[in-house]
Amino acid sequence: PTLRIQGFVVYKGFLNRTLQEEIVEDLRGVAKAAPFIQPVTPSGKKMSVKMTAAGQFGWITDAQGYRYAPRHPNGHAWPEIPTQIAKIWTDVVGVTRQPECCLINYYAEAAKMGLHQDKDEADFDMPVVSVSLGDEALFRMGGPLRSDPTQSIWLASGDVVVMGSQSRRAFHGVDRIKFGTSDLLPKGGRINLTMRVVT
Ligand code: MD3
Ligand code: FE
Repeated sequence: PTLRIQGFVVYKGFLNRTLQEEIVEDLRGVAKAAPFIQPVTPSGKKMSVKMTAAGQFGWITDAQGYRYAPRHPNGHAWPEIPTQIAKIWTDVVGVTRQPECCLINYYAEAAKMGLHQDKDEADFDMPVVSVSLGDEALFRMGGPLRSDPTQSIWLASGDVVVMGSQSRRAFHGVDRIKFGTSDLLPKGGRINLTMRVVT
């Protein structure tokens, strides 16, 4: 079942439970090599979301600013994007370019992400693919202007969203998660993966 909302393509229930569990296991391996960090924005605010990444680049933010970086702040290269995760990209966008970054966001009970645009990538013709795991999240989607009207939808574990064409430049954010709505993650909360072409 595919939903199209303002250029966002939403695949509800794209990943079955077994695959979700295998991906969580893959992510444990990633987080061992590249531990989650709580990023600090250039203005000095701690983000409520914890982040890490896999692939040639990870997205980081600190006093220096926002950017894609070839290394975790610990100095090591990011681990490779696990095969089963990269396959989701191929399944939904086809075999154009492969993702160079899989950003991994962890939302504990009170975490959220303010309305923003993703514009640190070089080529906005390449889509972004999002994978939701764990607790449900209220995802807000707008348009290319901050002032554009927004629509919200609940994303559940196993849902995949493709942001291409017009929606690629859209403002978006996560208002809140509904803690305790999934038993996928042992401590609860939500993981969102976003695969991106960076260069
Ligand atoms: C629309 N993450 O990591 S995923 C992000 O659920 C981010 O963690 C949210 O926004 C999350 O930047 C939302 C959906 C998403 C991701 C990237 C986009 C929507 C997007 C890039 C362009 C347009
Ligand atoms: Fe984003």
